[in-house]
Amino acid sequence: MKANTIFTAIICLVLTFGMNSCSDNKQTVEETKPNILFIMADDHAVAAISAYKDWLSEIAPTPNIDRIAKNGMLMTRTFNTNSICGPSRAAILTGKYGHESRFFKNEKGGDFDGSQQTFPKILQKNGYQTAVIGKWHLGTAPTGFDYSKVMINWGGQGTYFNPVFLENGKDTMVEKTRHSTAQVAHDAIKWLDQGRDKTKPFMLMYQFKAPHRPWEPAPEFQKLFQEDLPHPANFNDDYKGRKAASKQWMEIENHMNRKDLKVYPKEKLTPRELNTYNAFGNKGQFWTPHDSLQGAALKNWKYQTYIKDYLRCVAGVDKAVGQMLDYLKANDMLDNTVIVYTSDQGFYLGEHGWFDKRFMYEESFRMPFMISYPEMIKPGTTNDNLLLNIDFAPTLLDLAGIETPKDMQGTSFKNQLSPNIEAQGRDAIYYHYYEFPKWHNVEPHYGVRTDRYKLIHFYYSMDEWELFDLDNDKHEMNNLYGKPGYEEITAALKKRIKELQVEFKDDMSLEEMRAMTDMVVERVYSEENINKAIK
Ligand code: SGN
Ligand code: CA
Repeated sequence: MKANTIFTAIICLVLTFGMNSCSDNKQTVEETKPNILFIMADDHAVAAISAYKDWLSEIAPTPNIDRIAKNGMLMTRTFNTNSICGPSRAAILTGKYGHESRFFKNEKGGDFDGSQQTFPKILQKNGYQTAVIGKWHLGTAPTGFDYSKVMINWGGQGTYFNPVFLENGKDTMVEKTRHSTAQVAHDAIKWLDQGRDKTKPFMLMYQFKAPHRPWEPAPEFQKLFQEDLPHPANFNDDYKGRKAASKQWMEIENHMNRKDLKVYPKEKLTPRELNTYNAFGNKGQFWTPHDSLQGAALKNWKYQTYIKDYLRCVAGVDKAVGQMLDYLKANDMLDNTVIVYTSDQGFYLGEHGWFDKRFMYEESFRMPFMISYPEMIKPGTTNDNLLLNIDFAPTLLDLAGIETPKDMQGTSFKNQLSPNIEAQGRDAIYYHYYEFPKWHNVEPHYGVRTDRYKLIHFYYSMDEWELFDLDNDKHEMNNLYGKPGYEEITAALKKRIKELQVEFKDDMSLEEMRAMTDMVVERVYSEENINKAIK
Protein backbone atom coordinates (compact mmCIF):
# COMPACT_ATOMS: atom_id res chain seq x y z
CA MET A 1 0.00 0.00 0.00
CA LYS A 2 1.36 3.43 -0.92
CA ALA A 3 1.87 6.07 1.76
CA ASN A 4 -0.97 8.28 0.54
CA THR A 5 -3.35 5.27 0.43
CA ILE A 6 -2.50 4.43 4.04
CA PHE A 7 -3.06 8.07 4.96
CA THR A 8 -6.46 8.06 3.22
CA ALA A 9 -7.39 4.81 4.97
CA ILE A 10 -6.60 6.33 8.38
CA ILE A 11 -8.64 9.44 7.58
CA CYS A 12 -11.49 7.19 6.48
CA LEU A 13 -11.37 5.29 9.72
CA VAL A 14 -11.44 8.50 11.75
CA LEU A 15 -14.31 9.90 9.71
CA THR A 16 -16.32 6.69 9.86
CA PHE A 17 -16.48 7.07 13.61
CA GLY A 18 -17.38 10.73 13.21
CA MET A 19 -20.36 12.31 11.48
CA ASN A 20 -19.47 11.52 7.92
CA SER A 21 -18.46 8.31 6.20
CA CYS A 22 -15.62 8.14 3.72
CA SER A 23 -17.70 6.54 1.00
CA ASP A 24 -20.13 9.48 1.25
CA ASN A 25 -17.21 11.83 0.70
CA LYS A 26 -16.11 9.88 -2.31
CA GLN A 27 -19.65 9.95 -3.66
CA THR A 28 -19.73 13.76 -3.50
CA VAL A 29 -16.53 14.03 -5.51
CA GLU A 30 -17.81 11.55 -8.07
CA GLU A 31 -21.16 13.27 -8.38
CA THR A 32 -19.69 16.65 -9.21
CA LYS A 33 -16.86 15.38 -11.37
CA PRO A 34 -17.51 12.31 -13.50
CA ASN A 35 -14.75 9.89 -14.44
CA ILE A 36 -13.79 10.15 -18.10
CA LEU A 37 -12.78 7.16 -20.21
CA PHE A 38 -11.64 8.20 -23.68
CA ILE A 39 -11.27 5.14 -25.92
CA MET A 40 -9.67 5.72 -29.29
CA ALA A 41 -8.84 3.31 -32.09
CA ASP A 42 -6.56 4.11 -35.01
CA ASP A 43 -8.08 4.39 -38.51
CA HIS A 44 -11.42 2.89 -37.45
CA ALA A 45 -13.96 3.85 -40.12
CA VAL A 46 -17.60 4.51 -39.30
CA ALA A 47 -18.59 1.75 -41.77
CA ALA A 48 -16.78 -0.81 -39.60
CA ILE A 49 -18.86 -0.10 -36.47
CA SER A 50 -22.21 -1.85 -36.53
CA ALA A 51 -23.95 0.81 -34.42
CA TYR A 52 -23.82 2.99 -37.57
CA LYS A 53 -25.79 0.41 -39.57
CA ASP A 54 -23.57 1.03 -42.58
CA TRP A 55 -22.75 -1.41 -45.38
CA LEU A 56 -20.57 -3.74 -43.24
CA SER A 57 -22.73 -3.81 -40.12
CA GLU A 58 -24.33 -7.23 -40.71
CA ILE A 59 -21.09 -8.84 -41.87
CA ALA A 60 -18.77 -7.48 -39.20
CA PRO A 61 -20.74 -6.64 -36.05
CA THR A 62 -19.07 -4.83 -33.15
CA PRO A 63 -21.47 -5.70 -30.30
CA ASN A 64 -19.26 -4.34 -27.51
CA ILE A 65 -18.48 -0.96 -29.04
CA ASP A 66 -22.20 -0.73 -29.86
CA ARG A 67 -22.97 -1.07 -26.12
CA ILE A 68 -21.63 2.47 -25.64
CA ALA A 69 -24.07 3.84 -28.24
CA LYS A 70 -26.94 1.78 -26.82
CA ASN A 71 -26.21 3.15 -23.38
CA GLY A 72 -25.74 6.71 -24.65
CA MET A 73 -25.63 8.84 -27.79
CA LEU A 74 -24.36 8.05 -31.29
CA MET A 75 -22.96 11.02 -33.21
CA THR A 76 -23.42 10.48 -36.93
CA ARG A 77 -21.64 13.54 -38.31
CA THR A 78 -18.40 14.09 -36.42
CA PHE A 79 -15.44 15.23 -38.53
CA ASN A 80 -11.76 15.88 -38.13
CA THR A 81 -9.75 18.97 -38.97
CA ASN A 82 -6.93 17.07 -40.74
CA SER A 83 -7.32 13.38 -41.47
CA ILE A 84 -4.08 11.86 -40.22
CA CYS A 85 -2.97 10.53 -36.91
CA GLY A 86 -0.72 13.01 -35.08
CA PRO A 87 -2.57 16.13 -36.23
CA SER A 88 -5.92 14.67 -35.19
CA ARG A 89 -4.54 13.62 -31.79
CA ALA A 90 -3.00 17.06 -31.27
CA ALA A 91 -6.34 18.68 -32.19
CA ILE A 92 -8.13 16.46 -29.69
CA LEU A 93 -5.67 17.29 -26.90
CA THR A 94 -5.49 21.03 -27.51
CA GLY A 95 -8.91 21.87 -28.98
CA LYS A 96 -7.03 23.68 -31.78
CA TYR A 97 -6.33 23.30 -35.48
CA GLY A 98 -2.85 22.04 -36.41
CA HIS A 99 -1.52 25.41 -37.53
CA GLU A 100 -2.27 26.68 -33.98
CA SER A 101 -1.00 23.66 -31.98
CA ARG A 102 1.91 23.56 -34.48
CA PHE A 103 1.37 19.87 -35.15
CA PHE A 104 -0.04 19.48 -38.64
CA LYS A 105 1.96 16.66 -40.31
CA ASN A 106 3.11 13.20 -39.21
CA GLU A 107 6.09 13.14 -41.55
CA LYS A 108 8.89 15.61 -40.92
CA GLY A 109 6.60 17.95 -39.05
CA GLY A 110 8.60 17.76 -35.82
CA ASP A 111 7.25 16.74 -32.43
CA PHE A 112 4.32 17.91 -30.35
CA ASP A 113 5.19 20.81 -28.06
CA GLY A 114 4.24 19.23 -24.75
CA SER A 115 4.62 22.48 -22.84
CA GLN A 116 1.37 23.85 -24.29
CA GLN A 117 -2.11 23.72 -22.81
CA THR A 118 -4.04 20.45 -23.24
CA PHE A 119 -7.30 19.23 -21.77
CA PRO A 120 -5.63 16.45 -19.69
CA LYS A 121 -3.40 19.11 -18.07
CA ILE A 122 -6.44 21.18 -17.17
CA LEU A 123 -8.26 18.16 -15.73
CA GLN A 124 -5.15 17.24 -13.75
CA LYS A 125 -5.02 20.74 -12.26
CA ASN A 126 -8.68 20.36 -11.34
CA GLY A 127 -8.19 17.25 -9.24
CA TYR A 128 -8.28 14.47 -11.83
CA GLN A 129 -5.97 11.48 -11.94
CA THR A 130 -4.93 11.30 -15.59
CA ALA A 131 -3.37 8.57 -17.70
CA VAL A 132 -2.66 7.74 -21.33
CA ILE A 133 -2.03 4.18 -22.49
CA GLY A 134 -1.35 2.85 -25.98
CA LYS A 135 -0.80 4.77 -29.20
CA TRP A 136 0.36 8.37 -28.81
CA HIS A 137 2.32 9.15 -31.99
CA LEU A 138 3.23 12.72 -31.12
CA GLY A 139 6.97 12.28 -30.65
CA THR A 140 7.70 13.93 -27.33
CA ALA A 141 6.81 12.09 -24.11
CA PRO A 142 3.24 12.77 -22.90
CA THR A 143 2.75 15.66 -20.47
CA GLY A 144 -0.24 16.28 -18.21
CA PHE A 145 -0.60 12.65 -17.18
CA ASP A 146 -0.03 11.04 -13.78
CA TYR A 147 0.70 7.84 -15.66
CA SER A 148 1.68 7.19 -19.26
CA LYS A 149 2.67 4.09 -21.19
CA VAL A 150 2.84 4.75 -24.91
CA MET A 151 4.16 2.93 -27.97
CA ILE A 152 7.29 4.45 -29.49
CA ASN A 153 8.64 2.04 -32.10
CA TRP A 154 7.99 2.12 -35.85
CA GLY A 155 8.10 5.93 -35.89
CA GLY A 156 5.75 6.16 -32.91
CA GLN A 157 3.15 3.92 -34.59
CA GLY A 158 3.96 0.91 -32.44
CA THR A 159 3.74 -2.62 -33.85
CA TYR A 160 1.10 -5.34 -33.47
CA PHE A 161 3.64 -7.77 -32.06
CA ASN A 162 6.46 -6.94 -29.64
CA PRO A 163 5.48 -3.27 -29.33
CA VAL A 164 7.99 -1.03 -27.55
CA PHE A 165 6.53 1.23 -24.85
CA LEU A 166 7.82 4.27 -23.01
CA GLU A 167 6.53 4.35 -19.44
CA ASN A 168 6.24 7.68 -17.65
CA GLY A 169 8.61 9.26 -20.15
CA LYS A 170 11.64 7.31 -18.93
CA ASP A 171 11.46 3.51 -18.95
CA THR A 172 11.56 1.70 -22.28
CA MET A 173 10.19 -1.85 -22.50
CA VAL A 174 9.23 -4.41 -25.12
CA GLU A 175 5.97 -6.26 -24.46
CA LYS A 176 6.37 -9.72 -25.91
CA THR A 177 3.55 -11.76 -24.39
CA ARG A 178 0.45 -10.08 -25.80
CA HIS A 179 -0.82 -8.72 -29.10
CA SER A 180 -0.73 -4.91 -29.00
CA THR A 181 -4.55 -4.62 -28.63
CA ALA A 182 -4.64 -7.07 -25.71
CA GLN A 183 -1.62 -5.36 -24.14
CA VAL A 184 -3.23 -1.92 -24.23
CA ALA A 185 -6.47 -3.39 -22.83
CA HIS A 186 -4.54 -5.15 -20.07
CA ASP A 187 -2.56 -2.05 -19.10
CA ALA A 188 -5.66 0.16 -19.06
CA ILE A 189 -7.62 -2.12 -16.74
CA LYS A 190 -4.54 -2.59 -14.55
CA TRP A 191 -4.15 1.16 -14.12
CA LEU A 192 -7.84 1.59 -13.28
CA ASP A 193 -7.72 -1.26 -10.82
CA GLN A 194 -4.37 -0.80 -9.13
CA GLY A 195 -2.53 2.20 -10.50
CA ARG A 196 -4.58 5.25 -9.56
CA ASP A 197 -5.56 7.20 -6.50
CA LYS A 198 -9.16 6.09 -6.07
CA THR A 199 -10.18 9.10 -4.01
CA LYS A 200 -10.00 11.23 -7.16
CA PRO A 201 -11.99 11.10 -10.37
CA PHE A 202 -9.98 9.78 -13.32
CA MET A 203 -9.49 10.61 -16.98
CA LEU A 204 -7.99 7.73 -18.91
CA MET A 205 -7.10 7.92 -22.61
CA TYR A 206 -6.86 4.35 -23.80
CA GLN A 207 -5.73 4.20 -27.42
CA PHE A 208 -5.27 1.20 -29.70
CA LYS A 209 -2.92 0.80 -32.64
CA ALA A 210 -5.52 -1.37 -34.34
CA PRO A 211 -6.91 -1.43 -37.00
CA HIS A 212 -4.00 0.55 -38.54
CA ARG A 213 -1.87 -0.72 -41.44
CA PRO A 214 -0.38 -3.42 -41.78
CA TRP A 215 -3.55 -4.99 -40.27
CA GLU A 216 -2.07 -7.87 -38.26
CA PRO A 217 -4.80 -9.40 -36.06
CA ALA A 218 -4.20 -11.68 -33.09
CA PRO A 219 -4.30 -15.40 -34.07
CA GLU A 220 -7.64 -15.93 -32.27
CA PHE A 221 -9.41 -13.77 -34.90
CA GLN A 222 -7.89 -15.45 -37.96
CA LYS A 223 -10.86 -17.79 -38.32
CA LEU A 224 -13.29 -14.91 -38.89
CA PHE A 225 -14.54 -14.14 -42.41
CA GLN A 226 -14.16 -17.41 -44.29
CA GLU A 227 -16.54 -16.15 -46.99
CA ASP A 228 -15.59 -13.32 -49.35
CA LEU A 229 -16.94 -9.86 -48.56
CA PRO A 230 -18.89 -7.61 -50.95
CA HIS A 231 -17.25 -4.60 -52.63
CA PRO A 232 -18.35 -1.08 -51.76
CA ALA A 233 -20.45 0.73 -54.38
CA ASN A 234 -17.60 2.80 -55.91
CA PHE A 235 -14.86 0.15 -55.70
CA ASN A 236 -14.02 0.70 -59.39
CA ASP A 237 -13.95 4.52 -59.36
CA ASP A 238 -12.27 6.01 -62.47
CA TYR A 239 -11.64 9.42 -60.75
CA LYS A 240 -13.18 11.30 -63.66
CA GLY A 241 -13.33 15.05 -62.99
CA ARG A 242 -11.22 14.74 -59.83
CA LYS A 243 -7.56 15.32 -60.64
CA ALA A 244 -6.12 15.00 -57.10
CA ALA A 245 -8.03 11.75 -56.60
CA SER A 246 -6.55 10.35 -59.80
CA LYS A 247 -2.90 10.80 -58.74
CA GLN A 248 -2.80 9.41 -55.20
CA TRP A 249 -0.88 6.28 -54.12
CA MET A 250 -3.51 4.51 -52.08
CA GLU A 251 -5.26 2.22 -54.50
CA ILE A 252 -5.85 -1.33 -53.33
CA GLU A 253 -5.13 -2.51 -56.88
CA ASN A 254 -1.87 -0.62 -57.36
CA HIS A 255 -0.31 0.50 -54.07
CA MET A 256 -0.51 -2.32 -51.57
CA ASN A 257 2.79 -3.91 -50.67
CA ARG A 258 3.74 -7.49 -49.87
CA LYS A 259 3.77 -6.90 -46.12
CA ASP A 260 0.20 -5.54 -46.27
CA LEU A 261 -0.93 -8.72 -47.98
CA LYS A 262 1.13 -11.12 -45.86
CA VAL A 263 3.31 -12.42 -48.67
CA TYR A 264 6.61 -13.33 -47.03
CA PRO A 265 10.05 -13.88 -48.62
CA LYS A 266 11.06 -17.49 -49.23
CA GLU A 267 14.72 -16.99 -48.36
CA LYS A 268 16.40 -15.22 -45.42
CA LEU A 269 17.02 -11.53 -46.12
CA THR A 270 19.08 -8.87 -44.38
CA PRO A 271 16.95 -6.22 -42.57
CA ARG A 272 17.60 -3.76 -45.42
CA GLU A 273 16.65 -6.31 -48.09
CA LEU A 274 13.56 -7.23 -46.12
CA ASN A 275 12.46 -3.59 -45.99
CA THR A 276 12.81 -3.28 -49.76
CA TYR A 277 10.97 -6.58 -50.26
CA ASN A 278 8.12 -5.55 -47.94
CA ALA A 279 7.73 -2.03 -49.36
CA PHE A 280 7.52 -3.28 -52.93
CA GLY A 281 4.21 -2.04 -54.31
CA ASN A 282 4.00 1.22 -52.35
CA LYS A 283 4.65 3.34 -55.39
CA GLY A 284 2.78 1.30 -57.93
CA GLN A 285 5.37 -1.43 -58.67
CA PHE A 286 3.44 -4.37 -60.11
CA TRP A 287 3.54 -7.71 -58.32
CA THR A 288 1.31 -10.73 -57.97
CA PRO A 289 1.63 -13.67 -55.57
CA HIS A 290 1.07 -15.97 -58.52
CA ASP A 291 1.37 -15.36 -62.27
CA SER A 292 -2.06 -16.87 -62.88
CA LEU A 293 -3.61 -14.15 -60.68
CA GLN A 294 -4.08 -10.95 -62.73
CA GLY A 295 -6.48 -8.08 -63.46
CA ALA A 296 -9.81 -7.92 -61.62
CA ALA A 297 -9.14 -11.23 -59.86
CA LEU A 298 -5.85 -9.88 -58.47
CA LYS A 299 -7.54 -6.68 -57.30
CA ASN A 300 -10.25 -8.72 -55.60
CA TRP A 301 -7.68 -10.97 -53.90
CA LYS A 302 -5.86 -7.90 -52.53
CA TYR A 303 -9.15 -6.41 -51.35
CA GLN A 304 -10.33 -9.60 -49.64
CA THR A 305 -6.99 -10.10 -47.89
CA TYR A 306 -6.97 -6.48 -46.74
CA ILE A 307 -10.59 -6.11 -45.62
CA LYS A 308 -10.64 -9.41 -43.74
CA ASP A 309 -7.47 -8.57 -41.79
CA TYR A 310 -8.74 -5.05 -41.11
CA LEU A 311 -12.02 -6.36 -39.73
CA ARG A 312 -10.22 -9.05 -37.69
CA CYS A 313 -8.22 -6.24 -36.06
CA VAL A 314 -11.52 -4.45 -35.37
CA ALA A 315 -12.85 -7.64 -33.74
CA GLY A 316 -9.85 -7.51 -31.38
CA VAL A 317 -10.64 -3.93 -30.43
CA ASP A 318 -14.29 -4.84 -29.91
CA LYS A 319 -13.32 -7.65 -27.54
CA ALA A 320 -11.01 -5.31 -25.59
CA VAL A 321 -13.75 -2.69 -25.28
CA GLY A 322 -16.10 -5.39 -23.97
CA GLN A 323 -13.58 -6.34 -21.28
CA MET A 324 -13.31 -2.72 -20.22
CA LEU A 325 -17.09 -2.22 -20.07
CA ASP A 326 -17.44 -5.45 -18.06
CA TYR A 327 -14.78 -4.20 -15.65
CA LEU A 328 -16.58 -0.88 -15.16
CA LYS A 329 -19.90 -2.68 -14.68
CA ALA A 330 -18.48 -5.14 -12.15
CA ASN A 331 -17.03 -2.21 -10.21
CA ASP A 332 -20.20 -0.15 -10.34
CA MET A 333 -18.54 2.60 -12.38
CA LEU A 334 -20.73 2.69 -15.50
CA ASP A 335 -23.08 5.38 -14.22
CA ASN A 336 -20.55 7.96 -13.07
CA THR A 337 -18.15 7.56 -16.00
CA VAL A 338 -18.32 9.45 -19.28
CA ILE A 339 -17.30 6.89 -21.90
CA VAL A 340 -16.25 8.01 -25.35
CA TYR A 341 -15.41 5.78 -28.30
CA THR A 342 -13.78 7.38 -31.32
CA SER A 343 -10.92 7.02 -33.81
CA ASP A 344 -8.26 9.51 -34.88
CA GLN A 345 -9.91 9.54 -38.30
CA GLY A 346 -11.87 7.38 -40.69
CA PHE A 347 -10.51 5.12 -43.43
CA TYR A 348 -11.27 3.83 -46.93
CA LEU A 349 -12.46 0.24 -46.92
CA GLY A 350 -12.35 -0.07 -50.68
CA GLU A 351 -14.47 3.03 -51.37
CA HIS A 352 -12.98 4.83 -54.41
CA GLY A 353 -10.84 1.67 -54.72
CA TRP A 354 -8.73 2.86 -51.76
CA PHE A 355 -7.20 2.14 -48.38
CA ASP A 356 -5.75 4.93 -46.12
CA LYS A 357 -7.30 8.35 -45.40
CA ARG A 358 -6.15 12.05 -45.80
CA PHE A 359 -8.76 13.19 -48.33
CA MET A 360 -11.68 15.33 -47.26
CA TYR A 361 -14.09 12.77 -48.74
CA GLU A 362 -16.58 11.41 -46.22
CA GLU A 363 -15.06 7.99 -45.43
CA SER A 364 -11.84 9.43 -43.98
CA PHE A 365 -13.12 12.89 -43.02
CA ARG A 366 -15.77 11.38 -40.73
CA MET A 367 -14.86 10.02 -37.32
CA PRO A 368 -16.90 7.58 -35.30
CA PHE A 369 -18.01 9.18 -32.04
CA MET A 370 -20.29 7.81 -29.36
CA ILE A 371 -20.63 8.84 -25.75
CA SER A 372 -22.39 7.37 -22.74
CA TYR A 373 -23.02 9.01 -19.38
CA PRO A 374 -26.25 7.70 -17.88
CA GLU A 375 -26.54 10.55 -15.39
CA MET A 376 -27.08 12.96 -18.28
CA ILE A 377 -27.49 11.19 -21.63
CA LYS A 378 -30.61 9.26 -22.52
CA PRO A 379 -29.70 5.76 -23.76
CA GLY A 380 -30.09 4.97 -27.44
CA THR A 381 -30.15 8.57 -28.69
CA THR A 382 -28.68 9.90 -31.94
CA ASN A 383 -27.15 13.27 -32.76
CA ASP A 384 -26.88 14.28 -36.45
CA ASN A 385 -25.32 17.72 -35.90
CA LEU A 386 -21.98 18.70 -37.45
CA LEU A 387 -19.24 18.31 -34.83
CA LEU A 388 -15.44 18.55 -34.95
CA ASN A 389 -12.55 16.86 -33.16
CA ILE A 390 -11.48 20.24 -31.72
CA ASP A 391 -14.82 20.20 -29.88
CA PHE A 392 -13.91 17.13 -27.83
CA ALA A 393 -11.61 18.95 -25.36
CA PRO A 394 -14.13 21.74 -24.58
CA THR A 395 -16.91 19.15 -24.18
CA LEU A 396 -14.98 16.90 -21.81
CA LEU A 397 -13.88 19.92 -19.75
CA ASP A 398 -17.48 21.14 -19.68
CA LEU A 399 -18.66 17.75 -18.42
CA ALA A 400 -16.14 18.14 -15.59
CA GLY A 401 -17.59 21.58 -14.82
CA ILE A 402 -14.65 23.50 -16.34
CA GLU A 403 -15.06 26.46 -18.69
CA THR A 404 -13.47 26.32 -22.16
CA PRO A 405 -10.21 28.32 -22.15
CA LYS A 406 -10.51 31.39 -24.43
CA ASP A 407 -7.78 30.25 -26.81
CA MET A 408 -9.29 26.82 -27.57
CA GLN A 409 -10.86 26.91 -31.02
CA GLY A 410 -13.43 24.19 -30.41
CA THR A 411 -16.84 24.57 -28.79
CA SER A 412 -18.42 22.38 -26.14
CA PHE A 413 -21.36 20.28 -27.31
CA LYS A 414 -22.40 19.30 -23.79
CA ASN A 415 -25.74 21.07 -24.28
CA GLN A 416 -26.43 18.70 -27.19
CA LEU A 417 -26.21 15.68 -24.91
CA SER A 418 -29.37 16.43 -23.00
CA PRO A 419 -32.60 15.29 -24.68
CA ASN A 420 -34.48 18.31 -23.33
CA ILE A 421 -32.52 20.91 -25.24
CA GLU A 422 -32.81 21.41 -28.99
CA ALA A 423 -29.22 22.54 -29.41
CA GLN A 424 -27.67 23.37 -32.76
CA GLY A 425 -24.37 22.02 -34.06
CA ARG A 426 -22.00 23.86 -36.40
CA ASP A 427 -23.37 25.19 -39.72
CA ALA A 428 -20.09 24.39 -41.50
CA ILE A 429 -16.92 22.37 -40.94
CA TYR A 430 -13.50 23.67 -42.03
CA TYR A 431 -10.75 21.21 -43.01
CA HIS A 432 -7.04 21.52 -43.91
CA TYR A 433 -4.63 18.72 -44.90
CA TYR A 434 -0.88 19.41 -45.49
CA GLU A 435 1.28 16.28 -45.72
CA PHE A 436 2.80 15.63 -49.17
CA PRO A 437 4.03 13.58 -51.01
CA LYS A 438 4.64 10.91 -48.38
CA TRP A 439 2.93 8.55 -47.75
CA HIS A 440 0.16 8.46 -50.27
CA ASN A 441 0.72 11.40 -52.62
CA VAL A 442 -2.44 13.17 -51.51
CA GLU A 443 -2.43 16.76 -52.70
CA PRO A 444 -2.69 19.32 -49.84
CA HIS A 445 -6.17 20.84 -49.67
CA TYR A 446 -8.58 22.81 -47.56
CA GLY A 447 -12.35 22.95 -47.78
CA VAL A 448 -15.73 23.36 -46.20
CA ARG A 449 -18.62 20.99 -45.59
CA THR A 450 -22.13 22.14 -44.79
CA ASP A 451 -25.23 20.09 -44.18
CA ARG A 452 -25.56 19.41 -47.91
CA TYR A 453 -22.51 20.62 -49.85
CA LYS A 454 -18.77 20.23 -49.84
CA LEU A 455 -16.24 22.48 -51.57
CA ILE A 456 -12.55 21.50 -51.69
CA HIS A 457 -9.52 23.39 -53.01
CA PHE A 458 -6.41 21.38 -53.94
CA TYR A 459 -3.77 24.06 -54.08
CA TYR A 460 -0.21 22.73 -53.67
CA SER A 461 0.92 21.63 -57.12
CA MET A 462 -2.37 22.22 -58.92
CA ASP A 463 -5.25 24.66 -58.69
CA GLU A 464 -8.31 22.41 -58.65
CA TRP A 465 -11.69 22.82 -57.00
CA GLU A 466 -14.28 20.14 -56.30
CA LEU A 467 -17.92 20.65 -55.39
CA PHE A 468 -20.24 17.87 -54.26
CA ASP A 469 -23.95 17.76 -53.52
CA LEU A 470 -23.99 15.16 -50.74
CA ASP A 471 -27.76 14.76 -50.83
CA ASN A 472 -27.62 13.49 -54.41
CA ASP A 473 -24.09 12.07 -54.60
CA LYS A 474 -23.14 10.52 -51.28
CA HIS A 475 -20.15 8.70 -52.78
CA GLU A 476 -18.68 11.99 -54.10
CA MET A 477 -18.18 10.84 -57.68
CA ASN A 478 -19.61 13.82 -59.54
CA ASN A 479 -17.59 17.04 -59.31
CA LEU A 480 -20.05 19.89 -59.92
CA TYR A 481 -17.50 22.69 -59.74
CA GLY A 482 -17.86 25.03 -62.72
CA LYS A 483 -21.05 23.34 -63.93
CA PRO A 484 -23.98 25.64 -64.88
CA GLY A 485 -26.44 26.22 -62.08
CA TYR A 486 -23.88 25.94 -59.25
CA GLU A 487 -22.41 29.47 -59.40
CA GLU A 488 -24.37 30.78 -56.46
CA ILE A 489 -23.69 27.92 -54.05
CA THR A 490 -20.01 27.92 -55.06
CA ALA A 491 -19.69 31.64 -54.31
CA ALA A 492 -21.46 31.18 -50.95
CA LEU A 493 -19.17 28.30 -49.98
CA LYS A 494 -16.03 30.21 -51.01
CA LYS A 495 -17.19 33.10 -48.85
CA ARG A 496 -17.80 30.71 -45.93
CA ILE A 497 -14.28 29.26 -46.36
CA LYS A 498 -12.79 32.76 -46.11
CA GLU A 499 -14.81 33.50 -42.97
CA LEU A 500 -13.79 30.23 -41.33
CA GLN A 501 -10.15 30.82 -42.25
CA VAL A 502 -10.31 34.16 -40.47
CA GLU A 503 -12.20 32.70 -37.48
CA PHE A 504 -9.67 29.88 -37.06
CA LYS A 505 -6.66 32.06 -37.91
CA ASP A 506 -5.88 30.00 -41.01
CA ASP A 507 -6.11 32.95 -43.40
CA MET A 508 -2.64 32.42 -44.84
CA SER A 509 -1.47 32.95 -48.39
CA LEU A 510 -1.08 29.85 -50.58
CA GLU A 511 2.68 30.42 -50.40
CA GLU A 512 2.60 30.19 -46.61
CA MET A 513 0.44 27.05 -46.79
CA ARG A 514 2.88 25.42 -49.22
CA ALA A 515 5.77 26.29 -46.90
CA MET A 516 4.05 24.28 -44.13
CA THR A 517 3.92 21.25 -46.43
CA ASP A 518 7.61 21.73 -47.30
CA MET A 519 8.79 22.14 -43.70
CA VAL A 520 11.26 19.40 -42.63
CA VAL A 521 11.79 18.72 -38.91
CA GLU A 522 12.82 15.24 -37.74
CA ARG A 523 11.29 13.33 -34.79
CA VAL A 524 12.91 12.63 -31.39
CA TYR A 525 12.43 8.87 -31.22
CA SER A 526 14.58 7.40 -33.96
CA GLU A 527 14.58 3.60 -34.29
CA GLU A 528 18.31 3.71 -33.51
CA ASN A 529 17.78 5.40 -30.14
CA ILE A 530 14.96 3.03 -29.24
CA ASN A 531 17.09 0.01 -30.04
CA LYS A 532 19.85 1.35 -27.79
CA ALA A 533 17.38 1.94 -24.95
CA ILE A 534 15.99 -1.61 -24.95
CA LYS A 535 19.35 -3.36 -25.20
C1 SGN B 1 2.37 4.70 -41.95
C2 SGN B 1 1.71 3.88 -43.06
C3 SGN B 1 0.95 4.77 -44.00
C4 SGN B 1 0.01 5.66 -43.21
C5 SGN B 1 0.80 6.45 -42.19
C6 SGN B 1 0.01 7.41 -41.36
N1 SGN B 1 2.70 3.11 -43.75
O1 SGN B 1 3.41 5.48 -42.45
O2 SGN B 1 0.23 3.95 -44.89
O3 SGN B 1 -0.69 6.52 -44.06
O4 SGN B 1 1.42 5.53 -41.32
O5 SGN B 1 -0.96 6.76 -40.60
S1 SGN B 1 3.28 1.77 -43.06
O6 SGN B 1 3.89 0.97 -44.13
O7 SGN B 1 4.27 2.18 -42.08
O8 SGN B 1 2.19 1.07 -42.42
S2 SGN B 1 -1.45 7.46 -39.30
O9 SGN B 1 -2.67 6.78 -38.85
O10 SGN B 1 -0.42 7.34 -38.32
O11 SGN B 1 -1.74 8.83 -39.67
CA1 CA C 1 -4.71 6.99 -37.73
